[in-house]
Amino acid sequence: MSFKRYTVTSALPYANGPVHIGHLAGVYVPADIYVRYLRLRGADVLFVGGSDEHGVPITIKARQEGVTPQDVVDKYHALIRDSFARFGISFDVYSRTSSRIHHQTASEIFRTLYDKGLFLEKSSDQYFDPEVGQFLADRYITGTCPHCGNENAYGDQCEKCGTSLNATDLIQPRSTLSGATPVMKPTRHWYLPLDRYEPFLKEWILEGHKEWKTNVYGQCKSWLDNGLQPRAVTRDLDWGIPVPVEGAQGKVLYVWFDAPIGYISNTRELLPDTWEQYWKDPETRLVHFIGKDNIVFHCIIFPAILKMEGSYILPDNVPANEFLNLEGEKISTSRNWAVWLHEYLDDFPGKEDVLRYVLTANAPETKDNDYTWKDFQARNNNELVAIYGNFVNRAMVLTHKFFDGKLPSCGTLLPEDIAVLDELPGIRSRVEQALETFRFREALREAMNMARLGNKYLADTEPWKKFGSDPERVATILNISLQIAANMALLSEPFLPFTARKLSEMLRLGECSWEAIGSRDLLPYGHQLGTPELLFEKITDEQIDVQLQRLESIRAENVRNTFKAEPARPDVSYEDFSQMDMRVGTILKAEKVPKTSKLMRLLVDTGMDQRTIVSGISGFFTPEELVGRQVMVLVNLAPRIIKGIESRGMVLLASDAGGKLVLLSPEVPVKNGSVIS
Ligand code: B3M
Ligand code: ZN
Repeated sequence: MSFKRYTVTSALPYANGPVHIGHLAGVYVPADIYVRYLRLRGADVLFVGGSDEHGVPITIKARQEGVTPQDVVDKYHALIRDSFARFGISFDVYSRTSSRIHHQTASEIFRTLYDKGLFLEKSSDQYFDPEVGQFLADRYITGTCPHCGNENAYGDQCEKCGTSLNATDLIQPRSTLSGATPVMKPTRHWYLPLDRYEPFLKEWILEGHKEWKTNVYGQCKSWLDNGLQPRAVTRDLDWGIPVPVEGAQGKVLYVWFDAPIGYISNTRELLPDTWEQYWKDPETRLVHFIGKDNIVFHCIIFPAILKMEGSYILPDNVPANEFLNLEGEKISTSRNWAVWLHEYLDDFPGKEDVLRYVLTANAPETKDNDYTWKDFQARNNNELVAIYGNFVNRAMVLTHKFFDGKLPSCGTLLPEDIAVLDELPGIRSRVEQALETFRFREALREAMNMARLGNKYLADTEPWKKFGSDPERVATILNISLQIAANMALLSEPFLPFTARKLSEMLRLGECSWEAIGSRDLLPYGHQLGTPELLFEKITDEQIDVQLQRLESIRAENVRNTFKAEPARPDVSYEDFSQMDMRVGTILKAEKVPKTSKLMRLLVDTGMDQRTIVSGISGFFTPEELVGRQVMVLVNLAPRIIKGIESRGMVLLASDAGGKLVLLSPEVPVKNGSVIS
């Protein structure tokens, strides 16, 4: 806490889709915890956010939807901004990179570097669509992947085999704008001479910032060890900030050149007179919260730009997180595999803090982590409800019952009371230490320990049993419990701001500083408490099932979209086909074949006989689901011995796109033995 001022930024989400839990866990929740904490400590802190509104993906989305790029970013900027606000992400400013002030700021910085003669100018050959008369971004070119033969690979990546490509690697390239075959044409661009700044960056990061998180430091080191190359910071595109140089028509700044400058522009927009303090005073601590895929841009490229410009401070820390997966699969906007913030807020009104809690408790701080709805439910029910909420509620309700909701007096302390009260200051300092070193999971765990402590104290002292015999003792226990609850209200604010406010109001706790945490007399004797209200409520299996079913149907849809049927087999003659005797039968009995995982022993009524058929369908059906079902049976398949059982015939099944087996049944019940032809 030795900085005069803090500028805290969080990555600017692309305004081409809504925000999901991966963004929240990786960037926005930790950033918000950090700035809320700093504010409570009385620090001068500015929390900057905004939407990233440039780049090729936005132009592609606009084309797909038949609207302009501006329409796309207007829609998503508003959606993202509003859902962050509803979720309690406490930005001081949330603006956007299509703003005038941003265009101006980014152009100025480009121009400064240009006037200093720092850019390299180079011509290179690039694909050009002769029909549309436009150079093509890699994403605008498709063709055959040289690695796997996928005919619809993109110029930057083949989504089938995952290889990253250059557009020139594609076999038979086509422009997605017109379908034309692109031609090579020379084009001129401006390059950032990163190679010349390598010694500076090595010294600054590898020597000067050994305290950075190991995942961040490691990624920087590997980039620097591999050697930096000049990097183009302009593109041939009609969406973005025009390159502010004579003769650069049709060219814009590369989105990763302008986006981080958005942090500066947004500060300028909020504080037109004093913004420079937050960006140029060496006593300001600049911290960037980002996801791991943004590390090189924030630790190497943006600092190099700021260094070249010359008047800016550089980030003091970049606490990047790893990724969050969802139910075991990578979150994907294009595959709709995500929990979207705006949908969560609609589905779980008033439960902002539950998601904040779960995402922090399970944050991907050091490695990728998995979000599951079962874990969400368990953490809510077993931690927030059973510990935090239960403790506060019992203390409140008992005080209302025995003392009319007025804080009872604290009498003689017993060793068990002293032990509990002595824990409080230590918890605060451990939370502080963890927060200041960006270990948010640990900080939350420590903060939760205060609730655990209180809950255990009440369970051990059992005041509800003692009022008749020892009201003074009960007074002391409840006084201490409510002091702990008041401490929790203060300590929870960075993590659970909605709950902290509710708890504060319930306790009628006045203004208190963070430094008061640890105190045993936050509430005075005789203080009137508010009405007890539940802070958390149980989340039911039904609520979780709704979410799981939603994901299940998305998974099924994705499988259908990627399913490719196998090519047909060679022709068979009619005579061959007519050799097969297929009939409708009814399953009379079904039992698993012991010591096998897949096999089921079926007794089937074929209309001609009752026979045993062994079928590999265990795992897809339970015996109860099978008995009574009509199915199609190939009855003249030669008998086979399977696991010592003679199987006579075969039950016909389809396997769906996901590999799941499905029974084939007649549309309406028919007589067993009916011929299928
Ligand atoms: N829009 C990428 C992303 O959303 C990019 C971040 C910009 S931060 C200046 O992951
Ligand atoms: Zn491929």
